[in-house]
Amino acid sequence: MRMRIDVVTIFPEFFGVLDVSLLGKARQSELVETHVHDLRDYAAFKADGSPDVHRTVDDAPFGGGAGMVMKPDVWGKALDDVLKPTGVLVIPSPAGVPFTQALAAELSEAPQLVFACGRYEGIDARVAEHYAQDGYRVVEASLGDYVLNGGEVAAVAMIEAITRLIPGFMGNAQSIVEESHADGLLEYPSYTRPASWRGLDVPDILLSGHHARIAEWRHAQQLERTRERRPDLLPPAEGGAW
Ligand code: JEB
Repeated sequence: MRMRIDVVTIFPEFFGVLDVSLLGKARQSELVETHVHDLRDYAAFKADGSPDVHRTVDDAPFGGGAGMVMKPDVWGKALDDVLKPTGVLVIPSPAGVPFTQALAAELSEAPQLVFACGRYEGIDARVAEHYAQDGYRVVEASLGDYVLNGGEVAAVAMIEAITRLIPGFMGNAQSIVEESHADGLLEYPSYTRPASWRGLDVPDILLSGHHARIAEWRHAQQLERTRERRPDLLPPAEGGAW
């Protein structure tokens, strides 16, 4: 079944990036269709029904504090229009659960994904609560432990990670299995011609033709790299944190 991805954002032009790169291929192959919606189109009227010439999407936070919060009534109109009964609502948020390869794999099986891209201090918390209460799967997910200005960059990264897992998307299923994080270790280093470049030689073992020894060497490289760069991924006996 073809996946449908909807994005709701105040920066629809930002998603021109979906037309290029890997996702462009997924769309050409008709495995994915994407639809980008301008949140301000749902802000033409105020709550009292009068026209809002400014198409306001934000307001001051209850309880005080810095910045502005995105209005739940505007988001409600947009999501009521876009979200289908089998859709999953994905809300990029610095306060979300980690966006992992496992979560990407789960989401790659959804018939529809709706990305709600916030700005300012984020979206009124009742929006996630409301759609969860209505029976939708709602996933508030964070790309990582650093601060972005809004959900758009995170949504693009999540969309790329998800769509490349759709069955039939990549030519070679093995290349997904062999990738970083599929076995919980970092990837081994890769090399191509020339065998010597600026005084740096490709490790001899890779030129040897001994496939079993090459596989062993690569696994050892994976462990060494993971211990050095991501010890949190290893059990304590291997020098990790668990
Ligand atoms: C996602 C967002 C903002 C506090 C600080 C900044 C909507 N890994 C991530 N970092 N930041 C975000 C993210 C993800 N996913 C992120 C959505 C929004 C940041 N902001 C700005 C809000 N609160 C607004």
